Amino acid sequence: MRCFWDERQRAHAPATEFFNGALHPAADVPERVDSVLAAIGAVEEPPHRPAGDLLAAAGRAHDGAYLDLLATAYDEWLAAGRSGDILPYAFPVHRRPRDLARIDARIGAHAYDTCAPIMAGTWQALLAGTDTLLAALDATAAGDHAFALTRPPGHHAGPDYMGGYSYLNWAAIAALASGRRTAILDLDYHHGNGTQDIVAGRADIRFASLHADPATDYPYFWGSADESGGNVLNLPLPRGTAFAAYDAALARACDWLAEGSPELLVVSFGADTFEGDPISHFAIRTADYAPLAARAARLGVPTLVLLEGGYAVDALGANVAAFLAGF
Ligand code: SP5
Ligand code: ZN
Repeated sequence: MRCFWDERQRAHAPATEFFNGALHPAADVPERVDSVLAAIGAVEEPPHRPAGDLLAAAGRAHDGAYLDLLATAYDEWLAAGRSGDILPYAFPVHRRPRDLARIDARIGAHAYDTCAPIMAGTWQALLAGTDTLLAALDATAAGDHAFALTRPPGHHAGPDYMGGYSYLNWAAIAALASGRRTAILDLDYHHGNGTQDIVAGRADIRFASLHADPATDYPYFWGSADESGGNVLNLPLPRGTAFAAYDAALARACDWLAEGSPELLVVSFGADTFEGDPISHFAIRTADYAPLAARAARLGVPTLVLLEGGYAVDALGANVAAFLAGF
């Protein structure tokens, strides 16, 4: 397993997120990275591709206007006399197109929640993350398995929206940039709504997700079992799910993904399925991650593992290392 990471990704360091009627310390903190780096050993640095190449790759999954906003939002925020992190707070659920001028409106039009703050370093971190992602994708083209330490996460980001700590959808960007028939397996605790919204209806990509039932858990508006069909398979699981039931659902997802004859497997790996996760409610143990990964590895194709969630910071590294070891 070749591992990729770029220190420039640390520039994204959110202070707070808003839910349950209050500001909370951000769950997606840069310290997550230290826990993973300490556990996985040597990492390779990406080649610092030109920004134009990184934007072209991101543009396969995301609208140009959305990427422009990500690139310029913080400068607009400062120009409007603001300080601190940008948090959206007004959302155009009616979807009537308007020319929006104020940064408050422009941000709200490209977000679905208050959990994806933007700060001065966010855009540079996202470009560096894209560089990391593409380097890991190149490794899979050479036949290796690869891990991209993608932080911030990506699977809640859709074609033109951010949310859930996610801004660029790493799994979708990789699948679309690969030029290969791709199976995306989303193993984060939360449904990969953004990935689904980007890849639904494509003949060359299958998307399967195991996640907490949206009847009880974020992101609430996506991911029910009946929201399956075509190239999408959603397998919601109840709170409290432990290894046996999770592994059975994974077997189902892998069988279905195999029917697409993939040439590449992309795993959106969230360690927030861990029993000790502070914001989640499954009961997967550290020792479970290797056998779960081994099941996915039976698909028998080069695999790109991406990091999504996982907020028990002290255990995150061990959980990621255990999962990677299963390949
Ligand atoms: C990538 C990822 O895992 N994103 C998850 C975003 C979840 N945001 C949820 C905010 C609400 C969490 N409620 C926590 C209750 C803690 N007691
Ligand atoms: Zn998650």
